[in-house]
Amino acid sequence: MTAHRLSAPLLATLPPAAHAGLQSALHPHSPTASDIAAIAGLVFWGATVIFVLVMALTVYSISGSKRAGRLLGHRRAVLIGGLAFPVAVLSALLIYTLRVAGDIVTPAEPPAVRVEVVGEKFWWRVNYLTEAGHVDVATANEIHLPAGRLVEFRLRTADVIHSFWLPNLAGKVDMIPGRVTTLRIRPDRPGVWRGQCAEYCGAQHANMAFLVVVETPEDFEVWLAAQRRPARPPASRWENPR
Ligand SMILES: [Cu+2]
Repeated sequence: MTAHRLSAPLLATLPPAAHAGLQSALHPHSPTASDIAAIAGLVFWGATVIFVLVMALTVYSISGSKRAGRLLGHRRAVLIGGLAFPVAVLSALLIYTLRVAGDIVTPAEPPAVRVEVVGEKFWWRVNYLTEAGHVDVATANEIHLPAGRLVEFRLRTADVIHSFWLPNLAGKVDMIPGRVTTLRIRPDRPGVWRGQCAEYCGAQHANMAFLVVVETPEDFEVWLAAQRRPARPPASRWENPR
């Protein structure tokens, strides 16, 4: 079953405006995604200011003004503009990024829900784990999460390298053969978001997508309980099981 078949009925329930930010790092809906968006915004606007400044100085330097030649050709201007300024800006950015990234990787509290996601060519196996680490419920290509609760993903691959990318809720995390990587996120409100494999893994890589349905904790518990029940057998052999 492809994610397209799964996503069609879910997308139909959304108003058209909601589709705009369905898969977008610019519409963060978790503290982790907000931190990443803040870093991206800082880098973008900082780079814009520096680019405009450098272009203005370039125009000034080629304007033919003798004063510009004296000012910009001076040894002190080269040391400040070419060495001290980049070192100060990049060091500040590095410290800020490491501090924010540290908060993303190591939240203090234990997770409320543990979900194992296994990347397989070309779909996503989703196992909800018990506290002991056993599989409680298994689904595919669609992940349900409770809003406001800390969720721990255990990410691994069954074959080649895939990358779990859910831009509205977190940054991309590679799934490396032989390794289990953890990712913790706390979705801030109910909604539906789209994720995608972000590492080329074969011919159907582009179709390797999934949906994340964030619900209220009460609705999530109802959904989880329903998943635990055995599937209803079709009433006749002509009935579509979906
Ligand atoms: Cu892929």
